[in-house]
Amino acid sequence: MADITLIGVPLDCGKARQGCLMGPDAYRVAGLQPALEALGHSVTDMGNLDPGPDLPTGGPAHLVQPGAVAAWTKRLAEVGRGIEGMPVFMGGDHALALGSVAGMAQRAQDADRPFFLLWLDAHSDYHTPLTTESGNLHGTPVAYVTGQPGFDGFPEVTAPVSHGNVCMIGLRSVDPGERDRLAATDAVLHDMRRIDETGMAAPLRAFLDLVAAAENPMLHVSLDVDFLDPSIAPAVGTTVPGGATFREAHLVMELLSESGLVTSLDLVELNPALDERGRTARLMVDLTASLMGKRIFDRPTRGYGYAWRG
Ligand code: 6HN
Ligand code: MN
Ligand code: MN
Ligand code: MN
Repeated sequence: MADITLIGVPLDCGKARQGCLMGPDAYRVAGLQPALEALGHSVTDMGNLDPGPDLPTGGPAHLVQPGAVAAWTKRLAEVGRGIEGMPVFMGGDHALALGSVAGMAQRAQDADRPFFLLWLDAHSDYHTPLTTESGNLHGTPVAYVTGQPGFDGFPEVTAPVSHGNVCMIGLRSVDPGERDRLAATDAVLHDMRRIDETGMAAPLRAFLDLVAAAENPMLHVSLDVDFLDPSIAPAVGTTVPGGATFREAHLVMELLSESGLVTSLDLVELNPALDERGRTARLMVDLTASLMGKRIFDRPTRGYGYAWRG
């Protein structure tokens, strides 16, 4: 059983539209903690973090609140690096992943463990402050954590994530400014066209095999609400049609659970102001429960084992 810490991250500065600051409380109201405790885990809610004052940053004038994002990044990286057991970062928009992923990658480096990142998102979030057209820094975390240039005034990335250790599933909105740079890396990229052909299981299992082959790995999962189809998850500002179905998303979570490899999780981009009677928040809670062991019947584990590696 896992020792889980819920971390409230009311970060709403990664884009102009407000509402994600209510995300952590929406997860609490939807019963995230009892859902995980019912599975036998030990769960502590550390409450909501405060980023402190904005940091001085540079970069193009159209960036949205870069000083606030930089302050959150510093705070989250410190918290992530220091946490014991398995953190669940309850966002907050996806700009929180600059800090959560940087912190977990640093924790892996401190422990001399290889670090892997699974990005479940309609978007690749591979802009830099120099390429973003929208100026919204929630579109930049993967570029930041892999050590791309242009993040003036942000904390230095001291444990950059290798592109070859990154897998993205769910892609269907990649801007020209990020596409070519990303395609030139050895990140594993599964757009929805590919998922239509292969289904979710084969590409995910291939990535989990890669992770499992590493020595004592850490695996961070970043789950953006817009990974899901808008028909089942309307509470997000950046809906893109053609997302994961209810069953595809649950399969992903169940395969991750059976792998026993996941060591940290982001739940991001939930905007409760856009939800319909709390259904998206409840779905995200249900998916998290599946990731943490909720299942109908046990399945063979393909040799990964069930042990939590946090
Ligand atoms: N997300 N590529 C678009 C932009 O504004 O840069 C959308 C980013 C979406 C961010 O998925 O967290
Ligand atoms: Mn995202
Ligand atoms: Mn997205
Ligand atoms: Mn864009």
